Amino acid sequence: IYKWHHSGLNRWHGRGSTADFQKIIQERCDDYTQQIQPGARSRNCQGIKQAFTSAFISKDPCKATKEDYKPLLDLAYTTVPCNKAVFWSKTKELAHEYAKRRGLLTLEDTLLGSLADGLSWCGEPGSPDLNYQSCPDWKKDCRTNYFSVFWEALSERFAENVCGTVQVVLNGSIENAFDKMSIFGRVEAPNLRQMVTLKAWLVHDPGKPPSDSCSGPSIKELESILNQRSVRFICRDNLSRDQFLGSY
Ligand code: C8R
Repeated sequence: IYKWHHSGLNRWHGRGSTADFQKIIQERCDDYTQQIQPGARSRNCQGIKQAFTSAFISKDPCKATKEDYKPLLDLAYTTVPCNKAVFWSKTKELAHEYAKRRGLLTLEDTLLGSLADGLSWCGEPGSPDLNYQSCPDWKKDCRTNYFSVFWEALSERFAENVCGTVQVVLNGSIENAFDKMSIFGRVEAPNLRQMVTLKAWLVHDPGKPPSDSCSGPSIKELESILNQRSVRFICRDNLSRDQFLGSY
């Protein structure tokens, strides 16, 4: 029991790797390159799957670094046209709906974001297999797990590469619409380039009053991060879901 508990596949507190992880990556990659970007230069999906899995296979699942994902990002990162990028924090579904209606692009609309969205993965030191039983949980096990570090590395690359006016959809029904500990707060906002304009939308849940606004302390904190980087900032608050999705 002791040995099973302390060195077994079940020792982590997070969801295990998604069944058929490698097959799903390959299929999503084939679909993306054929359907979503027809005519774009064909991508080597087998190579991309290989680069993704070798980033974490047989490694300590708590010792992920951004460098582990550099080969994958260098191989498969795709840029988004100027004025098209949409960021989000605690508003995933709404931001995706907004982007879809307006022809804008979230990170999940790029190749690497679409490959990983909704999946879970980790390896096991000395094993060629994924751990399908459990993976480290950000809070209970370790922050430097391969799942979290992937989203941080990819989000950083995304933020560094956006241009023009970009948008962020924030949740106006929570106390701090801007959360400096979120990926948007600690990775994306601080990596926007000079000359970018960020337009923030604070959208609150239907039937509830807003809990944060453009003049509240959390948005002031976002503004100060952007000011230091000479990123221009526009903010609109007090929007219901319908107003936001319908507005121009
Ligand atoms: N981004 C980050 N995390 C993402 C993601 C993504 O595109 N896609 C998924 N599935 N995830 P949150 P946040 C997973 O607090 O931290 C980019 C990760 O497990 O609601 O501010 C995207 O460009 C991650 O921990 O948002 C967006 O702008 C949670 O979902 C921000 O970063 C996200 O939890 C969103 O990250």
